[in-house]
Amino acid sequence: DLIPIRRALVSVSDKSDLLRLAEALAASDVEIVSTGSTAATIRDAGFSVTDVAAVTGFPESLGGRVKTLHPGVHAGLLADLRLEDHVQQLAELGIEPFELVVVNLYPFVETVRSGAQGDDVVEQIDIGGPAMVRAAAKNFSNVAIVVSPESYPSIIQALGEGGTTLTQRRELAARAFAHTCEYDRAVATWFAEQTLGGVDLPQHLTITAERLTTLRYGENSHQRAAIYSRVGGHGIAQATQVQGKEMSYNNYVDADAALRAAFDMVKPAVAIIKHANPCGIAVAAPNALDPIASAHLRAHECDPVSAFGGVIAANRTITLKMAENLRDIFTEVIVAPDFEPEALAVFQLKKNLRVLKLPADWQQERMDVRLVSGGLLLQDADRFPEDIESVARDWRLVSGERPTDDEMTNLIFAWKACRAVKSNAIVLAQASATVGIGMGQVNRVDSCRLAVERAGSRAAGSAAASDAFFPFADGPQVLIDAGIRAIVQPGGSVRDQEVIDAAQEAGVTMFFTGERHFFH
Ligand code: 93A
Repeated sequence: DLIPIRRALVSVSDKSDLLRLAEALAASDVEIVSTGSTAATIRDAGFSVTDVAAVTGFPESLGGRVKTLHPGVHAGLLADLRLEDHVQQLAELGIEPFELVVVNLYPFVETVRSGAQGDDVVEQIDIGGPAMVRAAAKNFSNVAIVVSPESYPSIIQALGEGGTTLTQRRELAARAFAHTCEYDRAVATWFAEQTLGGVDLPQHLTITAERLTTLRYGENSHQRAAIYSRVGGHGIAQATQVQGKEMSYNNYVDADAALRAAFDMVKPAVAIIKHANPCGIAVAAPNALDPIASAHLRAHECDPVSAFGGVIAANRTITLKMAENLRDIFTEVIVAPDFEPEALAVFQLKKNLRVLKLPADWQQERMDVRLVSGGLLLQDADRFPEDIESVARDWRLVSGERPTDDEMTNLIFAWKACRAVKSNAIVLAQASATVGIGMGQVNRVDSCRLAVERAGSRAAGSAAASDAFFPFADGPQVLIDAGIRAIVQPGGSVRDQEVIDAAQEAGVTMFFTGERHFFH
């Protein structure tokens, strides 16, 4: 089973440790056949190397697209020397076999990650490399295939021991196929994102992600966990941690929920999250001197008890003022597009506070994926139209008077905020700040009660949003009894008329949006 290495094909993009390997090959009198820059690197270091063009009798062409794609190479990779027939044909064709192939592929994933686009990415799709890797891996009975510098030491050792063993070659082949499979998956994902705009429902779905780091534990301490970065992702997984304790699994979940809430707002806005639900969302007060600090204080006032240990997202640079306001508020995580240096200096006094800066190209996801046992669900992300303010002018007024502009702005705010609250969701808002949130209840009337209870005296005169229609008039009645002046909801219940009647009787304004925003 021991196959001595006499001839090696070496073609690598990642040239780490290449010369250490070349040195060992040269010392064992192995003939090295190489492509363009790999050959140049080896030759420059003083080792002798055969250009692949000398083997194929065909120049490396088309800017490198055709280097090793040639029968002169591939017959040497695929010949099964256990077969008399193959040995004879190779001899007739004047082709020599390889016993070792060392290839690592064009850096496709790294290129995508660098922000490259279009043709620059396409050019990094390696064709010849995977062809060699797969050919050599298929022929593991005769050839050892190496796809990573990590395997060089075992090859160097094999050189000293007279060759590679069958077990070793089979393991290398397994690694090689896993490698080309992952590589193609990354290419497929990139293509899907480009050509389908991420909004199609493909027949086959592949999601490529790489582990960034393992986490201390998962949702609970007995669960293992890790955070993965999706190829081409621009979200919380790509955020940079500026300071603070290690991020936990729950921190990531909550930070993502906070972003969902804060970035639906156009004006400077802050969302505070606990257990994946908002306990406060607000935009800046009009004419605030420091808008983002104002948004934070207003979000905090919604429910200061729950905000303890919260996760905060802001949709603007965090200012010194906001940082100072946070000094005495125990906070787990704060995530924002940027931070004033003075704000970071204040945060440094709170060693445990995790501070995350979003990637410059942060964007809301266009698709939503959720694992279910044995499969997964894929849907368009639930997003508001860009021009929600003008869309809202067409909401159907089913009860009461048309609100003033300010009241309308507040209603739209409540409607948007509602999207970030787990269903059944009821949001009460005053002047574009939440004052009472009812979330996650299994019936809507309980969510209404919860929102009203949380709002206390602030319920009176506020506007309410409901993520889905009211199946009965009992929910709206709770809101009406608490003094809510306007309600926005999708409408569409068989009992809509009962709900409208209740609103009309109380002289409460009610809009139907025609669009639901469940969030589970
Ligand atoms: O452009 S390719 O798809 N066509 C080829 O024929 C080919 N042969 C090797 N890419 C090809 N390669 C890749 O070139 C290898 O996978 C390796 O990543 C790289 C090494 O080229 P160089 O030695 O010129 O740096």
